[in-house]
Amino acid sequence: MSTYPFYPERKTISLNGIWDFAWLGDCNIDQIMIAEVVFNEVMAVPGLFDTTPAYSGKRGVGIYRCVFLYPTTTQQLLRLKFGGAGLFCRIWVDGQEIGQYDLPYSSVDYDFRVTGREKHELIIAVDNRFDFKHSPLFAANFDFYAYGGIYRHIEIQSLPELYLERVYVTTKDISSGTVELKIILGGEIPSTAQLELSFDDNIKQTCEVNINDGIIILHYKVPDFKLWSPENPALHTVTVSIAHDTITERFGIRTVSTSGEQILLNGKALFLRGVCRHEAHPEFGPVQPSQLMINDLLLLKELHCNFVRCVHYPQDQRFLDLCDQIGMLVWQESMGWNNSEANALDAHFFELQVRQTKLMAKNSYNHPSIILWGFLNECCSNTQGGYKLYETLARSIRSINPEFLVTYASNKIGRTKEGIVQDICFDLVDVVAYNTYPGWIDPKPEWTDTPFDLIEPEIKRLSYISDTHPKVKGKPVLFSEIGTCALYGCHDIDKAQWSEEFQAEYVEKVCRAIFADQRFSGVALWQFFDTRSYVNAAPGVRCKPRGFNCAGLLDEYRRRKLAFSSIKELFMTHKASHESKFST
Ligand code: ADA
Repeated sequence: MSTYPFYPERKTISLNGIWDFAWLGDCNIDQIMIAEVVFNEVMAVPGLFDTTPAYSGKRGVGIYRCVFLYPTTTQQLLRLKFGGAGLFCRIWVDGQEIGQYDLPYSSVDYDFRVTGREKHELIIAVDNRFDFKHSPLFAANFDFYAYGGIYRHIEIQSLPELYLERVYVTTKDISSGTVELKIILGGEIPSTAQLELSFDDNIKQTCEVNINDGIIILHYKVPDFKLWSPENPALHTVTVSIAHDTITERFGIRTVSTSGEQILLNGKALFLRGVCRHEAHPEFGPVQPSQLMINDLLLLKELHCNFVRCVHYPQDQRFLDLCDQIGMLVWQESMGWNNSEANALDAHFFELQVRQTKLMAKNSYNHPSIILWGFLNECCSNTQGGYKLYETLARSIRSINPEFLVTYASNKIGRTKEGIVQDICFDLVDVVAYNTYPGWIDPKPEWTDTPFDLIEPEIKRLSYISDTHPKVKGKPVLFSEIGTCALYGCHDIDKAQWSEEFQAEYVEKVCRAIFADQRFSGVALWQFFDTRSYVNAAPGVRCKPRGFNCAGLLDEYRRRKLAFSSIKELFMTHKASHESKFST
């Protein structure tokens, strides 16, 4: 399954399949002599070496090799479309290094030239060691497993000398279906060109256009347009041709904005009922078979969710395509997890954060499902050093589209000794989002406290902050995480902690308290299903039970815990009672 955009004129070779593999283990990745590597094993691509029996749980360098056929006598420009990997890679074609990969989970393109051969050799060295020098974005203490391998699809495309990079489609007017097309060109760019353009499968129009800085901006009314919404996820395509290249992008006509304390879709207030979803599976990790993604979306629909927070990195474009198709609203975020001010002050970390966040906004620009754009989950939003990074990332997203709604999940919502709310970055966002675990993580309970009794006071406390804090009042607010753990199959009549009964009651109480308070625009429960976490690998952190974060409403195989049924019931009732008031 490919993702939008499509480039029908380009010769495209999928490299998914079985590759040669060699394990170099704990070597110096900067000094690999690839010509000397002996490939005596095989590995799946996409796939993970550290979930195979031989390398399970190992950290080090694995080398992947494949051969692709691209007969050419002249020099040819090619593009490697690299869907995502972890944690750090070096990439060679025909013995020449064409690039390094330092943005775990991001989709990155690499352009290179080949000449005078029929067969070409692609080698990718993948390093899954924690190493602040090569892959500072992923650290050992993150509460999700840092897998080693090639997570997503790989393709080679031929590029003509003048090519179409992207067409960014922005809704300008929902009553007339007017969109702006921002056509980005690459290669040898002329100052004028002839374009062919069509919407859906309608007749092609031809026009002569001026090109400024490689960009063409046009406005069109989409014929026979329909608005996109979760209830009616109507999609359109636009196909643009120039010289020897054609691109088809898919988009939806809809607006996302805020008005006072509300988030609006097509001018109507939204209430977001959702969960947080990692790309995870106990056997495949972040390698997501299409069926798994579809099953997950059907489970979200069954839960009566209209919203999914895609944590804590840019997710697979195929999943986002499916969210567009099925009508699921999305929070998409770049990678960050409890990073410190020292990280934010590090120039390399800072640069990678900006690069991955801009790339995320560009790669995912046309998904109508994405309504919120985030970064730096639970990081240093309580520090001056953090402020500079948060401010730069907010600006980076808005530089791609000033109308994208910016947010981040903050857990700096306690008060300092002086009584001031710790977070200092709320002025930077359009939508404020809180992560809180009353009676479970923070605020820290006394041993005599019953977690259930701490839920309502915490929701009320945050409601009060939302009404009174100068940087929050007047803005939409939602819960980006709240929840508790249960071990699948653990039952207890007295609702002991970690039992399914305990979790079901906890999340029910959470939702009832949030639904009862008009101040909030939604909730993303922590979390959809159990996910692999660090395993005896994080200095100073005790391993989680089973090596999993067990806060899922489902376990890691998507088996239902009691909380799944209680939330399904509650979300259904809430949806029905709010249908007249809210749009979803
Ligand atoms: C945090 C974090 C989540 C998860 C959660 C937990 O809020 O954002 O990724 O680790 O805590 O379950 O502890």
